[in-house]
Amino acid sequence: MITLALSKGRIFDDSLPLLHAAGIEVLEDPEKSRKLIIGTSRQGLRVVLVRATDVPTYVEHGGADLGVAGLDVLLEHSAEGAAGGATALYRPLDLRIARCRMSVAVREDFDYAAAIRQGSRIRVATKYTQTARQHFAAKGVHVDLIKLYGSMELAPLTGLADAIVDLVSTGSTLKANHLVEVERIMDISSRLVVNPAALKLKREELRGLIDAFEAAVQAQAQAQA
Ligand code: PRT
Ligand code: MG
Repeated sequence: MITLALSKGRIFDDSLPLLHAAGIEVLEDPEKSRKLIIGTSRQGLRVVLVRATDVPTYVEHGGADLGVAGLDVLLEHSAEGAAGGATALYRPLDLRIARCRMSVAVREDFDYAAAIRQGSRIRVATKYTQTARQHFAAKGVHVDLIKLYGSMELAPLTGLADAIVDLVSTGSTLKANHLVEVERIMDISSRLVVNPAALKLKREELRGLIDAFEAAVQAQAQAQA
């Protein structure tokens, strides 16, 4: 049995067309069913539904053989060294889905360039503390990081922070809250991650699945071009 970890919402929704292109149908709609383990049309393949941030943990510890996770989640996970340095995740493929960017944003009336020029310490609120720390350290900017778990946009509006590091896709959330993007840190997309031990033990099935994903990603890229 092969277990694929997905999270509900955009990762599940964007993975469906890739699975479909690989000839795999998921047998239940997670928005309608309360089941956390769902069968697929492929014999010996099941999907488990976990929180987006839990996907790397499931795959790393063998609760799933493979999974789909955002680069944002993977970078935070590996920087935290969650497995105590035990098994690294094998990352064979950029699925090019759930795409967005990680950016620095501030209030419209905050002069970010001046704050940086003056070398003053800025307060940055984010869910992505590891990635943010690395970004500002590389720029030589002094920051006090404030860890949040959601609604980052609120932080500059309430005076909790000068800036946020968050994911942006359409930009409408920032706009609605009178925030502006001042720096693009990196492009984000979702990646296929595989447990390295599983890859050895179930080599044939997993290799077949990874190859099918790869073909589906290429077909989707060609259709979009
Ligand atoms: O929501 P939950 O707390 O359960 O978990 P999650 O937020 O980790 O999961 P989910 O499903 O929201 O996101 C899963 C993955 O989708 C993330 O890890 C990213 O890799 C990817 N992704 C792609 C995004 C976005 N686009 C995105 N726009 N994740 C979040 N957003 C949020 C962003 O944080 C901001 O609040 O959407 C808002 C901005 O969107 P725009 O369109 O207004 O710019
Ligand atoms: Mg979310």
